[in-house]
Amino acid sequence: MTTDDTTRPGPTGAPQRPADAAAQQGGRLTTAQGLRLDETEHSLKAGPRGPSLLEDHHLREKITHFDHERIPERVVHARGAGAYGTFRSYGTAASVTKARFLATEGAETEVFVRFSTVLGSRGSADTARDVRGFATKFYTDEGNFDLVGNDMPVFFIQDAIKFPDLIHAGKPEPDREIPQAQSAHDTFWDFASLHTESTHMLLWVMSDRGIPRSYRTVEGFGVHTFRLEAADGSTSLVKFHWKPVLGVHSLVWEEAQLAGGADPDFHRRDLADAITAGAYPEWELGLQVMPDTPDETFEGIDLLDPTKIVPEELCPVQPVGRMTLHTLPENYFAETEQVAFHVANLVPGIHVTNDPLMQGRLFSYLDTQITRLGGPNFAQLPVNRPHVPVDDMQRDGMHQTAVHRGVAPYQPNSLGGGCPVASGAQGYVSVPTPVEGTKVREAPASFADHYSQATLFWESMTPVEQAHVVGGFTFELGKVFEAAIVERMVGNLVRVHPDLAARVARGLGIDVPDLPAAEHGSADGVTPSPALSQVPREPGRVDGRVVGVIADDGADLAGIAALRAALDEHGVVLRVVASHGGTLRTQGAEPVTVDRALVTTRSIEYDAVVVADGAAGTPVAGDPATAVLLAEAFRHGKALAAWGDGADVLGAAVDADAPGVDLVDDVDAVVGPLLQGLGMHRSWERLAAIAGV
Ligand code: HDD
Repeated sequence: MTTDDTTRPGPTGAPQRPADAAAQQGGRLTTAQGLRLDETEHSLKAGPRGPSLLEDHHLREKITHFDHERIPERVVHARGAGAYGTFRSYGTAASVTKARFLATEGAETEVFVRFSTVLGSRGSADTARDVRGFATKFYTDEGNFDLVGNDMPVFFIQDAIKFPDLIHAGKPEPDREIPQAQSAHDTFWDFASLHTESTHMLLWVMSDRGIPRSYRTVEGFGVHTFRLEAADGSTSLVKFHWKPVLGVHSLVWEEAQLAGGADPDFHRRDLADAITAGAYPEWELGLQVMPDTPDETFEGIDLLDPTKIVPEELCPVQPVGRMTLHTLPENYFAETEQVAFHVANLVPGIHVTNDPLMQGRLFSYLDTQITRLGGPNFAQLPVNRPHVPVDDMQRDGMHQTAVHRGVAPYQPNSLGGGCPVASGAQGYVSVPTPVEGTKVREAPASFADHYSQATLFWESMTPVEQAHVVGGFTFELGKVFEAAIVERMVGNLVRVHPDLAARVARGLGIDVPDLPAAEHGSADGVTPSPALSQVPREPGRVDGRVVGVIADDGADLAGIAALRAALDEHGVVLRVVASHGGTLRTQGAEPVTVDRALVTTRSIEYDAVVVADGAAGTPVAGDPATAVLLAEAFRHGKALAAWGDGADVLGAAVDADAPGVDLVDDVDAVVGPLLQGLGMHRSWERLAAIAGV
C-alpha cells in the first residue's frame, strides 16, 4: 500500500527509483585502504585463460569482506523496519516523573523506532499473524531511554525463564525448519495449550490485532508496569501506551495471506512510502497512572503480572506527548539492523518493577547484543550512540572505534584528576524500595488467574471481531496434526467462553471437550472494555489511504482527474489501474498516467476501489484479474464504487446491493461515500454479513 506519489511509475506502473539514489560515497572506486583501482571487472590472472593469482589483493579483499557481510539475525524480532523521528512533550507528565524529556513542556527529543514481527526470519513476510514489536529509542538529554514494547499490552508468559521455551515452540520446528513466520503448527500449540497463562495473549494474537494494516496503525504498549518518580520523590506505578493518530486498523486474514505472497514487504514499504510522501506517522504517548501501593495492585489487578491489562475505562490513558516519524534510515544494515534496544536503558525518573518477565529482560538484551553485534562496543554505532557526551570507563574490546585518552580508566584515580566523577543525587538513583524475601521458585497466588482477562477480551469484541477470533483459532488449530493438542486447546477455550470453544470446535469438526460446568468461562461479573475493540465509532482520518480506479483507454479521464483532485484535498492517494502500463488516452481529454498495470497489482494495494465510466467493454473490464481484484476488495470489506457504465463492470463482479457498494451516475457523487468508507476503514456491516454474524 503506497503513498509514494513522489516516485514516477515505471513501464508497467511499478514506481521507479528516484534519480539521486545511484550516488555512492564518492566519485572514485578505491580499496578499503583508499587505493584507487583501475577496474573491478576481472581478477588478476596469469594470462586471459590462466588461473587467478594470490597476489590479487583487490579480489581477496572484496570477496573476504563479502563473505563476512552477514551478522546473526535477532533471535526474535529478526524482521523489522525503522525510522527516525521527534518526540514532543506536552509537559503533562511532570506530576509523575522527573524524566526531563517527559516533564518539560515542549521538550523535543530525537527518537529511532523499529517495528518488527517476532517469529519470522529476516526475510520473512511482514503480514504473518504475529505480535508486532514497537521499540523506541529516545535520545534524551539525560541519556538514552528505550521503550521496548509490543503492539499488544500483555504477553504469553509471566516469567522470563519461560521465554526460551515459548520461542523454541513458536519458531519453525527443528526437524524440517517449517513453518516460517507462523504459529500455526504443532509445537506452538502444544506449548500454548499446556501453558495456560498464555491464553489471554492468544486471544489478542488470534484477533485482528495479529494482522495490522500498517505499522502506522498499531498501538504500542510498554507491557510491564514501570515505577515513575516525580521531582518531589513521590512514585507511581505506570503503564505506557502509544496511540496511533490514524487509528488502530488491521487487515483481514485473506488479505494478510495474499500480501504475504504478492508483497512480502507490505508493512516495510508502507512505512517508507508514507514518510517519503510526507504523510508522517504519528503516535500520542499516554500513561495509565496508578498509585504505588505496597501490594502493587490496582482494582484487584496485579500490576506485576504481564498477562493482565488495566482496562482504560478503569484507569484512563493520559496523553503526555506526541511522536512524529519523519526520516528514513539511509542504510538498512547500519541503522535498522544494528540498532540495539535494551529495557535497562533508563533515565532518572523512570524505574523498573519486580515483574518477573521484566527482570529477566534486564539481563537478556545486553547479552544478546554482544553476540549479534560482535562485542561489547555496539553502543558506539551511530544509531545507538547517545546524543549526550559519554564518559564511561569501558575500554578496548572488539570493534573499539573510540580513541580514549588518558591513563586512568579507573576510580578512584588521581592521575586523571579524579575524572570522570560520579554525579551523586544528580545521576540515576534507584528508588529506595525495600527488598526482602525467602529464596523461592514460585509465583504470587494472583498469577494463577489465567482466564478472567481472556474472557474480558472476548466479551469486549464486537460480533464481527469475535468471528475473526474464531477464524484465527480455527485456522491455526486446523494446521495442527496432533489431535490431543487441538482438544486440549479447545478445552482451554471453554474456560474462556463456551461459545468461543463451540464455534472453533464446529470449524474443526470436533466435539467440545466435556468440562465440569464450574470450569466454564462466563461473562458473569465481567465488565467489557469497549476500548479494546477496533471498530471505529465514527469515521477517522483518511490521509495516506489509497484508492484504486479501474480504467482503460477510452474511459472518462476527465472524471478521473476530477476524482484525483477531490481526494487529494483529503490526502488520499489515487492510483489508476489499467490493462497496460504507460498512459491512457481518450479523445478530448488529457492523457492519464497508469500507476499500476493489472499484471503488477493486487487488491491488497487499495483501501477502496472505483470503476470509471467508460471502462465497460475495454480490455481491463474483460480481464479475469479485474473480477478477482474487485471480488477480493468486496470480501475484505473495502469501499467500492463506480460511476457511469463502470457500474456494469463492478456489478458483474460483486453484489452491488451490499453495504459499502455505491453505483452512481456522476463522478462527483463517488467522493462522499468513498471518504465515509475509508474513514470507517471497512464496511463492518458487509464483513459481518460475510462472517454470518
Ligand atoms: Fe524481547 C528483542 C519486545 C520479552 C529477549 N523484544 C525484542 C524486540 C522487541 C521486544 C520489540 C526487538 C527490538 C528491536 O527492534 O531490535 N520482548 C519484548 C516485549 C516483551 C519481551 C514487549 C515482553 C513484555 N524479550 C522478552 C523476554 C526476553 C526477551 C522475556 C528474554 C528473557 N527480546 C529479547 C532478546 C531480543 C529481543 C533476545 C532479540 C534481539 C534483541 O533483543 O536485541 O534479547
